[in-house]
Amino acid sequence: MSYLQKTDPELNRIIELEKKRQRETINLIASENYTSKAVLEALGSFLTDKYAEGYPHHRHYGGCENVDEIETLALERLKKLYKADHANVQPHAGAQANMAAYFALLDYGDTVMGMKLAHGGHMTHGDQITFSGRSYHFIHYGVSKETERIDYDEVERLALEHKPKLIVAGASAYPRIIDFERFRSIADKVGAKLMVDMAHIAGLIAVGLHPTPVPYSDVVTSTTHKTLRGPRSAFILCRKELAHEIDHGVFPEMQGGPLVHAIAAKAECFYEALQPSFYDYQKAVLDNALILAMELQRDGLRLVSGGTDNHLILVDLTRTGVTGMDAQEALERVGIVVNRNSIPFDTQSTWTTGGIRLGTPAATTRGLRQTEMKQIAGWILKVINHVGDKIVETQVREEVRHLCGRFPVPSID
Ligand code: DSN
Repeated sequence: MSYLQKTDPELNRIIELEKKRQRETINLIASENYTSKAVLEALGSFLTDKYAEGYPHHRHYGGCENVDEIETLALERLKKLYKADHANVQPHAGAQANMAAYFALLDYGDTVMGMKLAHGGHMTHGDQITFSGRSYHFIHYGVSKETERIDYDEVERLALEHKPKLIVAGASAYPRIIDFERFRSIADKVGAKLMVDMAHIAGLIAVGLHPTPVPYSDVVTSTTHKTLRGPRSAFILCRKELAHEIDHGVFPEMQGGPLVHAIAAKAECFYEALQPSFYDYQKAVLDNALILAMELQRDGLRLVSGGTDNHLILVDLTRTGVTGMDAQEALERVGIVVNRNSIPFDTQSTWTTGGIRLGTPAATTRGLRQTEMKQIAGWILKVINHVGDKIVETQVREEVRHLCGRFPVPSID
């Protein structure tokens, strides 16, 4: 019997329901994954009880000698993983990492360039609904209508016109390789700094299956829970000349005490990412995304940019007459969990959306490979072509449940 079951059956009941949901559904949310039991052990530990404002060997609290070692271990492993000069493992999450980087590099009101949210960028890259859009003067670039890939000529034209202090590269719904070298050369032409938010592709970069932004960037931010498969958290890398500004931007400017349990879980995540088997995992993530994309396309779905180079696929549902919202809900009814997503030049609202985003990191961790990807593509097509058909949905739900039963969830089972 678990402690929670004894002390708080009400909360325990809900957690058990979530456990069942995770077991019985296929997770195709591109930004999610399943951590290892070792990561969970560190994350769910008494380390959460320790205050450690400051940095290793320079804290505002006593009793930090072990925490110092944990944070130093995380920093050393992270620098080795990405061949970076300097690292900071304290940001609680991706938005906080980006906020700290902006604090380090910018003054309020400065001009910055970032990718449009509607074309695959991230909210914290200058969208008005976040602090970033309200605090800085963001100019947005996007993808070209013809290729649906980043229009680097437009990025250059906008940079020459607006002379930003910072250019932000990186995306949360962009299925293609990003040319960081080109971004660097554009930044150099206008004397801007370059920041890359590699949150989605951090795992692929760690093993060399996506070009690294590190040599080309002044600052790199990332979450740790997507392709990198660690705890829900974040980090920042930077050139050594910016080390002081970045550390100060994180603490004390952006946040107070670090989450020591999360830093320990990140240390374990970086250890796992340094092992040779992590390459095999990332390769399988890419192979799975490719086969899923090919199958969906072969059977008539249009994919934004015509396919994928990474772990995610953006499906344009316009021709099907089904909205992103309809598709997400229908797929959820059969146990396939995805998120609706705007597509570039979308005619639907950002709430309804004209597309869905699919990703393979979690399903790959669970052990699903090409045979299962083909099955999943078939189910997705069937459900989208028969939205609301109870007979079809019941049949697919049963098949999905059967498949899930064969693949335990590593962090649960
Ligand atoms: N919200 C995340 C995603 O789903 O891509 C990005 O931070």
